[in-house]
Amino acid sequence: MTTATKEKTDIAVLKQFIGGEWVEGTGTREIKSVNPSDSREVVATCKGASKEDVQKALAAAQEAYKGWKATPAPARARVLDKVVALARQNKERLARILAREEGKILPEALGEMEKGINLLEWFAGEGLRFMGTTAPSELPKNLLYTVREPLGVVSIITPWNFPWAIPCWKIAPALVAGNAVIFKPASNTPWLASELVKLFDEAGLPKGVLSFIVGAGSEVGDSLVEDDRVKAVSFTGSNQIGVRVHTICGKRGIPVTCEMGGKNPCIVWKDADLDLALAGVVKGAFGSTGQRCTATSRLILHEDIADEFLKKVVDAANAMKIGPALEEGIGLGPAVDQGQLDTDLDYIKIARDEGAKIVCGGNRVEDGDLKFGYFVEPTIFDHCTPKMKIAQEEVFGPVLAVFRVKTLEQAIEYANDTVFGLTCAIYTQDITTAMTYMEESEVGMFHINSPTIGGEAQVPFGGVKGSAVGDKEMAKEGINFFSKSKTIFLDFTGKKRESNIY
Ligand code: UN1
Repeated sequence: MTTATKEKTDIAVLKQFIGGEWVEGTGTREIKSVNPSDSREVVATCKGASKEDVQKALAAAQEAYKGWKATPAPARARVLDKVVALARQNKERLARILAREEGKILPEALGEMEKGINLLEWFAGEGLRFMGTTAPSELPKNLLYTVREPLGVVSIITPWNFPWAIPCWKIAPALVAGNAVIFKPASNTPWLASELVKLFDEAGLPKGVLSFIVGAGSEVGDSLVEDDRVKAVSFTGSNQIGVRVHTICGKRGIPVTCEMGGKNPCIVWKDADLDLALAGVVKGAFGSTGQRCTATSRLILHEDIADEFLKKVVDAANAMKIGPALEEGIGLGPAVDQGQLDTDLDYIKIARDEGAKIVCGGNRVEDGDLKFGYFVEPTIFDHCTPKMKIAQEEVFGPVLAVFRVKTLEQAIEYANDTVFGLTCAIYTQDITTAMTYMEESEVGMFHINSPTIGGEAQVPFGGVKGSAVGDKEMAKEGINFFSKSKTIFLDFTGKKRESNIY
């Protein structure tokens, strides 16, 4: 193991943040955050929260909400401005925590930091634009307008794969809109999440407006969704839990948004710039070790270029340097934990058994100290068919299924043949080919000559079909989810109306 990975071995001891105080959890679970590049290294520990801790956080949030709602939106946004400044000052340090705790290679960890900062900036700006509309009334001397108002206490439940950017894009709009937030990160990446909360505290967010609860989902998760005081839930994670969260919120009649899985296709057409496509496919499929809901997991090739292009992808995959997230020159980091590694290897076996042809990778990497991490080779299966499990189910690892097609109709049919609908891409030089697919695609986000991954603060992020329920995130949609409009009818005639028709 290199010195870079062993650079810092202090174990962070984390606490819950309840009512503006850092306190020890009183739950039964001892949370341990482990370095996925070397599981011998525990990076953080935390005594998990109990149901009572959640009750305290909810009570504090309910109380703090009143003052926060009454704080003008531009003033609320100014707290975010300070968080942006603090995040910039701490960017390197936080990126290293991200790499140690989640296993994201350092250049990608820095990219995630930047993305979170962009989102904080965007939503800080939204504080100055937290506005309604005015409309002409049917009646004389009547002012008809709307204002936006917060919802109350909201729960934010986030996954491990973007432990900085996803909390930023949910917490920032929730706070700017004037809500009080209970934030529960995934229990395998609580350290970076607690660092984000510290920045909000340092930036002067009033006590109780943001609480941080780390604990077993089974112990604390339900109260965050079921308690009467919770007025909306924003969740990103697995389909299984997302559907459950959605069902509970549906029964309670509260707004809910769930970002879930993907099985994102990338079509490379016969007229594509193959080098451009190569870079996009490698980044989309193997970037972040395939652990993003927007990852490219299906590659649909026009048969004329299939052999030539696939060879390029296989060569690039084989050339990727696999190793610890903090080591220089690494192209592919580890899976996040043993469970994810096992899932990756299970799907590789399933695909082999289904008759897909493995053309690269397929194994765990266990050379030297790498055996202490959760490394798996970038893996590609050729000659997949649409009904195979490898073509239908989300792996969340560096595993790519390849299909060969003759016509654009067939490519589009394959691309849409999934329960998911998050994102997709096409590489082509022909605008008609690209836009034909764009019109037919069943996705929330469509990329032309760029990889399936990514998003920008100023445009909506999210999927259709099984990839999402509820509103999209980021952009105006992000802040609209966390607020509701009130319509005001102001009659200033000062006398009885002549007509009663309205
Ligand atoms: C990205 O591709 O940059 O969980 C973001 C996920 C998504 C975020 C992806 N919600 O992977």
